[in-house]
Amino acid sequence: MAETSGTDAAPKKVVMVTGGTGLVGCGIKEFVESDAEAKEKEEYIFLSSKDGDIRNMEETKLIFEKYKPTHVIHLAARVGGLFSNLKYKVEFFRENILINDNVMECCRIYKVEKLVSCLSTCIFPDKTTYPIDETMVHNGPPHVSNEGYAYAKRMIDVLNRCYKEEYGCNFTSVIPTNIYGKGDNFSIDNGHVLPGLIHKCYKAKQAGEDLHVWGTGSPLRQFIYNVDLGALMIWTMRNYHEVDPIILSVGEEDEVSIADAAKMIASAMDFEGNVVFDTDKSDGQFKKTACNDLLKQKNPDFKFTPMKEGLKQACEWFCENYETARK
Ligand code: NAP
Ligand code: GFB
Repeated sequence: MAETSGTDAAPKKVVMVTGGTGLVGCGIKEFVESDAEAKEKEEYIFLSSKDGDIRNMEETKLIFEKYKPTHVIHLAARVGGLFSNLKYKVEFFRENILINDNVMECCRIYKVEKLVSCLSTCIFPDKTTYPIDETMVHNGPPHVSNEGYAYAKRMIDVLNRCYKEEYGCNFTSVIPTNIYGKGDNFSIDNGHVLPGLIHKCYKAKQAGEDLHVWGTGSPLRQFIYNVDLGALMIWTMRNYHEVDPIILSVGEEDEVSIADAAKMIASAMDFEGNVVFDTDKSDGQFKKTACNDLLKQKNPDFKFTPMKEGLKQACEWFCENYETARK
């Protein structure tokens, strides 16, 4: 049963975060640990795969029966960077379809008051006009490099509307850009570009070798710090009441090239060796520039962490936690 809060004895929201031990989960945790409203009115449960494999419906039902969430933030997913997406398209599609279907159906069965799920700007059409906005999710095929992941994620948006229309469910989704921060997956082979480069830079510095950036370095990306995203996801849960998704991103003016991101990492890591580009490796999608006008209109006072500051935090965290970090 949910505890009561304050003197008005209103029950606390029981917020269950699937995938709560990952990069975004760590960002939410850091935010709520210092947020007064969370302390007073909300109780958080951060799940990992050790609490149950939510590709499996029976295990998912047991989790919902155990914690009885009133609110669910759904982060759990098969997640990976460009090179993992290129290699495992079937697994990215199938695992994410199963995970999303189980979580959404359990939110209906167990009468969850609100579900916020996580999409990604990489699911938008590849051939498009820029900037991309929330109305464009289904306007054409995604980039071929991550079609397994992208089509599975797009179905969340389709089902959010279907569940609302047929069952009156209060489901919505957010669309973050590329994320980075403390607690990331620093795998060189399967992870995203920033944690991969941080790990490679650490090793290059130790060995006195070059830092190898894959591809030409010319693709462009918007990067959001995980604690900023955590704060914005909680804001979405509390204040955003539409079924249609909302883009959670830094502005178009904050887009950087992979080459510039690599230089920022080299500087944050005090790496003085050469930065070289392995141009035989894929560049993936050239850009996916997203527009954050809807967010700015609804949450005009939000301040993003500057990328240099966020990268400094992520690099320091990785160096301090090298033995235990996911890699
Ligand atoms: P992450 O660091 O890889 O964490 C994934 C989380 O999901 C972990 O807690 C993991 O638990 C859990 N999980 C995975 N498979 C599971 C399963 N079968 N059953 C139960 N739990 C499972 O991922 P993230 O980067 O935080 O991503 C969170 C969300 O943001 C995802 O929906 C992702 O698609 C989206 N997103 C990420 C990015 C990005 O750049 N990272 C960008 C846009 C959108 P264990 O640790 O126990 O395995
Ligand atoms: O983060 P990332 O793997 O994913 O970034 P995407 C890929 C870009 O960084 C490409 C370059 O241009 C790569 O050539 N890159 C340079 C590297 N060095 C490295 C490195 O060491 N590791 C990696 N991974 N890339 C993903 C989607 O696309 O975006 C996922 O495939 C996910 O589905 C994620 O949604 C947010 O931005 O290209």
